[in-house]
Amino acid sequence: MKEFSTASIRNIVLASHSNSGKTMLLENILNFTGATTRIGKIEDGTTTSDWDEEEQKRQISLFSSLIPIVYKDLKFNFIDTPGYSDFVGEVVSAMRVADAALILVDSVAGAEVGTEVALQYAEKFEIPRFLILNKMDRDNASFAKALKSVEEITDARLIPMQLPIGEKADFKGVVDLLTMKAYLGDGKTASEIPAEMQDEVEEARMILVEAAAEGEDALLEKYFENGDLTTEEMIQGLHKAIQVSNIIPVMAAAGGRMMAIAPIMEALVALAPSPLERPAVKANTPKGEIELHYDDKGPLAAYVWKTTADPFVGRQTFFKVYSGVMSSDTRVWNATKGEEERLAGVQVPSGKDMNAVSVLHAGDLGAVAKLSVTTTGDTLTTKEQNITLPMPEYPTPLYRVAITPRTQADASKMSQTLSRLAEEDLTLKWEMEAATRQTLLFGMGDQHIDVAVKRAEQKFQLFLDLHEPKVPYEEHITKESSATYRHKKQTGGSGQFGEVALKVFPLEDEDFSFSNDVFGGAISSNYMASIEKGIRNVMKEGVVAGFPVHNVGVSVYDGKEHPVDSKPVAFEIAGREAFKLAVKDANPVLYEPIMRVSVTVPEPNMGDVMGDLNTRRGRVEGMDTDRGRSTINAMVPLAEMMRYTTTLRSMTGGRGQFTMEFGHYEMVPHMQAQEIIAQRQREMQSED
Ligand SMILES: Nc1nc2c(ncn2[C@@H]2O[C@H](COP(=O)(O)OP(=O)(O)OP(=O)(O)O)[C@@H](O)[C@H]2O)c(=O)[nH]1
Ligand SMILES: [Mg+2]
Repeated sequence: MKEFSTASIRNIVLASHSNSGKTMLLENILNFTGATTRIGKIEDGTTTSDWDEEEQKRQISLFSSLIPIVYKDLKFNFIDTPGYSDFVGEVVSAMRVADAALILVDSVAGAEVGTEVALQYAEKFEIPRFLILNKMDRDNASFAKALKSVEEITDARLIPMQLPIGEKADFKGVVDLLTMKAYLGDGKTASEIPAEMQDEVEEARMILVEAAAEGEDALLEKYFENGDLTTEEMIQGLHKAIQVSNIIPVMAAAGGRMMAIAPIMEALVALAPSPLERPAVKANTPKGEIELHYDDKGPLAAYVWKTTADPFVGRQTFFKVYSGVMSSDTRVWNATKGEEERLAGVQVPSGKDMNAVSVLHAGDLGAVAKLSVTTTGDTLTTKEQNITLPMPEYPTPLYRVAITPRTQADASKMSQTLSRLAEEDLTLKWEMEAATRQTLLFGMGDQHIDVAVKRAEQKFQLFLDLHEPKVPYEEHITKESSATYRHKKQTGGSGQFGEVALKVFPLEDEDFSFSNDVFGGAISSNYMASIEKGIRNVMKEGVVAGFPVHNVGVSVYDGKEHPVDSKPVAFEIAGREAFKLAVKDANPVLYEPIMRVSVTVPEPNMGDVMGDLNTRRGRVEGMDTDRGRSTINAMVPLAEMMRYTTTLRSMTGGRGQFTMEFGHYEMVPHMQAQEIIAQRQREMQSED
């Protein structure tokens, strides 16, 4: 691939609800521009973008793909993203480096949750947006209805820049309001506007002219004077307007049917900003904050927005050059990790293919293979400059499953593999939970977890079994109690003897205390360590329900020893058993983690969500409604929140979101506690 200067680069993310036709639009653009000779199909698993085996099997995109397309001497770095909400992490990463967003809407379905998410993220990352009302060829497709449905979910002003010629089976192409020409089929050649559309076109054009005039004061004046603008002036004005105001140009297409491809590309040529037109980027250095300007001559700073781990291909690191140039065969400094990396070859990826280049200019997107320490979110720079670029916030994964390795071989590589997967995907996390002795995998939803587990199998031959995660309950006592236990084994051989009398009592703020309160030397003090050890071991395993004991004080106040048969192990056993007896007698109860939950849903769903939280033993602590969205803050037991991701999605048609963090431990109500204990007893019986 030839070299492209900053001015000729356009970084454009494609985002939308799943199934709006992003992957197929790119497939058609690739073919239209001559980059491919055949148009792949989702159904055949032959598209350039969905090249991963799992994507082909599921027939949806799961990972972002970078697809550079050269058109009219410009290099369009398109990033196709998955629309399915479990994979929103990929959208965040792509938006972080894009300079414009192409948001697709299925003209039959109209605005969907994914449309809202895409619009919001683009707004958050402050990149100009374009809307394509796509699949105009489908039965029941309606440009007007789809447009209205999107207007209802955004404050932005949607301004048609193209109008469809016909709809559904009659969809023939579009009228472009900038050039005032009709473009039939793929739109390569222009024709006259159909006579019956004249009025409609005139009206729409005036709205577009007005929007364009808002881009520059000089244009606004001209517009007031003449009541019109030239095509060049409209382009100039819109180019600015989409960057400084909330104007979104709207197009119509059937991207997967090679309809209106040229008008889309022409609109992007005319309006999509090059990195040079984007605001300066703030970055950190040890000397303080600096601003970067997509300048080849500036200090080297490249942000890593994506990494893929593949044991065969090796690690691929995808970056955007924010300043300076990235050249092959150089050494760079990973400022985030504080380590040097050697860049063997800089590459331009296209789907799964990689093309070597010697240099990438400021603003461009590229990849490099086999870096050793670099992960997503890192900055590559020089040691002298030591620049770091900020990482975006990713949603916290809250859908949890417990995992176990299938075999010994799996066990030995589990932690390394999970770490690599979590490195690739910042919405995937894993941890060992000490309290339940389970390894937990956290993701955005069941599909996300499923894909991660498949990836572990296919790429790393790591086989995992999934289980329901356990709740990390705790056993506490509620009153003081005493018990004595004598451990005695004095038949034949060397005997064992130890007797311990102890008292247990609840502690408020301390987890455990142990004191030797024996008077008169009934037990010599050198056995105390063994007694404590015995007790600590039971505390880990639990007494009544198999959960660790917390907040207990122990006072050993009496006992007996034998001059010959007493030994440490005898006191360890006596201490352990005495503790068990005392705890059982001290009104033991279960404590459970209570989570601080914040649920945000469209206002009409609020009643249902509140009702549901009540059935989950939730305590609502406050609510608030702002611009049609209600936020409910509540304290809810973790035990009741295990599959909340799925429930909330179905209750709100995917429009609800929630956050959850640990609050405190609280006593489990008697009825639930009985169930948990009974369940645990059954488990222990089946384990025996
Ligand atoms: N009728 C019609 N169908 C289309 C068009 N574009 C895509 N499709 C079909 O719609 C389905 C989804 O298309 P994709 O390109 O995979 O959609 P996507 O937006 O990439 O979906 P995700 O990857 O899940 O986010 C496929 O079956 C396509 O063949 C179109 O212009 N017209
Ligand atoms: Mg796709």
